[in-house]
Amino acid sequence: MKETWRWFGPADVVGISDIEQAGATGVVSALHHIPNGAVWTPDEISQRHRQIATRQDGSASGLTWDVVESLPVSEDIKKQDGAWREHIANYKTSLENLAASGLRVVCYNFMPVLDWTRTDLTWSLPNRSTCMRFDLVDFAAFDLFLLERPGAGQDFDDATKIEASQRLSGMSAADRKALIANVTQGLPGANQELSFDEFGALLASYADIDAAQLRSNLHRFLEEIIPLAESLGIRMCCHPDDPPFPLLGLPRIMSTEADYCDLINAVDSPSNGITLCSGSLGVDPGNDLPGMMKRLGHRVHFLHLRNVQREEDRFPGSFHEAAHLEGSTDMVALIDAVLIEENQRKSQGRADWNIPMRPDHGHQIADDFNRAVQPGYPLIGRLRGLAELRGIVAALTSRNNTAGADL
Ligand code: DNO
Repeated sequence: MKETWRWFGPADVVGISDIEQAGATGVVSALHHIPNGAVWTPDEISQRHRQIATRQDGSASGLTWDVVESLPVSEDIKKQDGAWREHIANYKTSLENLAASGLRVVCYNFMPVLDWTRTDLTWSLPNRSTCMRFDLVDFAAFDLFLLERPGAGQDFDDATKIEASQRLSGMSAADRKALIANVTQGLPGANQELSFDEFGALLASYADIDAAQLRSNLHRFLEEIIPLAESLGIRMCCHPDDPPFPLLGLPRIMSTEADYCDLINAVDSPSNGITLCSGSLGVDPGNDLPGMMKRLGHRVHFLHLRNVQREEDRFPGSFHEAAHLEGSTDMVALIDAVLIEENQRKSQGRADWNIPMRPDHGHQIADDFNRAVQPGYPLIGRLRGLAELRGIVAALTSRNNTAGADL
């Protein structure tokens, strides 16, 4: 695995030297300041390459921009509405410009309106570190009583509705405001901060789009984009829904292994691939992450390694982001499956055997509390995650080499 690190650009409180010192060798980045649907120009792209290649003191960093996360798919493309044809043409131009600059891995997602959703961005763990959490009851309180979304009542069972109403009555005005901000704010990776009204309007604009329609729109997007990506040598990789179940009445179509099979079968090309995000997919107990890596690994172009702790037996339910080696996903088994896939690629002579991986999210720990970190993206917490994952890779690689020598 190639160890990479997500960097949000010059405004990121984590600097280029921090990334080098964490031991990562590649950078995952995006041009967040460019509006969704617009072209990423060669000038903007080369500026980001230069920023990554240069430390704060002006010396050369030795880091490279390896993965684009994300080249956003506009809401118009997802809905096949408004300026969607122009946005597809712009998307293609951006891919050409990215390929010309040497980039070969491009992540995107097809989640309507929201990217990732949590109800608490700084939930305290027993050791006083913080993590992000999704509480189904809080979320229901938001949906039913704060947003007052038409139809929300049909999406929760009676027990959840009663609990949500009790929870709401215990919330102060400040708690309610914080919950609204947590669910609706433009989270890292998104470049839009939505007001409550705009948010409601965006939800309503999906009223006529069900899962089948969204899937058909995704297929159309793939038919347009993948042949070009293949000719440019770009590996597209679709990020899963986070969390992997429908929210706010919006359809979700990238939540399960069956969804990924549908994706890769829609347009059969090595350029039509997967971002395997163990944290997003791991919320659904039906998703067997090591098994998915074994079965779909040939199309996995990018890995997000993190863990979640499912808090209850029912699905969908509440969960929080666990430390990388704790939680509901067997990270050792997943990494083992990745190493097997990489060896297969090597034996097949595939140039892309070294799959880029980033430690996804991290707890806020130690000195992280002294920096205004992006939720989920603190320096020390991610460094801890990366170090733990690196240890697993080293141990498994050593074991595999020893086993090989014994044969
Ligand atoms: C959150 C990330 C997402 C991801 C996009 C990819 O931390 O996993 O924001 O970058 O969904 O398109």
